[in-house]
Amino acid sequence: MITMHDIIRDGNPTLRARAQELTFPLSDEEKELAHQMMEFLENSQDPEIAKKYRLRAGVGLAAPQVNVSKRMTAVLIPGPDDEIIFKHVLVNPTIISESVRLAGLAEGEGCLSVDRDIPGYVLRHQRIKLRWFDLEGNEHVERLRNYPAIVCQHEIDHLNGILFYDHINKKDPFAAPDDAVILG
Ligand code: NB4
Ligand code: NI
Repeated sequence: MITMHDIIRDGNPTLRARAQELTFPLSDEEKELAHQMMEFLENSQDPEIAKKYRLRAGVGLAAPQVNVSKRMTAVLIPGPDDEIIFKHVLVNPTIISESVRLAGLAEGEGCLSVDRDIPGYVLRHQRIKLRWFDLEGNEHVERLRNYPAIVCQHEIDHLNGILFYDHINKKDPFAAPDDAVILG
């Protein structure tokens, strides 16, 4: 199973590289990695398992974070009472179109690969149209807004060597346009 020991930290050059596209059919090893990444997210969101293995909670995990420079990321967004809002492994994800309006989390962002707290808004597109492939090579297209859109943009950034704090305004970390949506 993947634990925090497998997750590389800021300073490791893999986190700053552009990850490679995957080709289909995926290898058994690539499929296994996908399952392991999703299992990490499930474990990290289970209070008992997370405590036992000292896992930080996560709603996303990108392959470069486990030192695999391939364009694959797992996303697991739970909703209220056992509902699941978004649960997919995204292979070769791309943002087809995006809103001009920006959105950010009121609390800012954290990253499993960044051990310090870095305050400030990470302003991202409030709406995106996302295209990706599943493990079997089937194409998916979905429109996402707010929280799921933010999570997927954080993950796609990892595939492009970008970390959340790159987006924080150095002079005024909590500056935002008047029409930006700040999500409590
Ligand atoms: C990715 C997120 C950082 C901001 C927003 C949030 C958490 C991460 C990083 C956008 C994407 C991981 C991957 C959380 C969390 C809310 C939902 C459900 C029950 C606990 C969980 C806690 F853990 N970020 N951590 N950071 N990353 N919300 N929640 N809750 O997920 O580095 O690249 O379980
Ligand atoms: Ni991250």
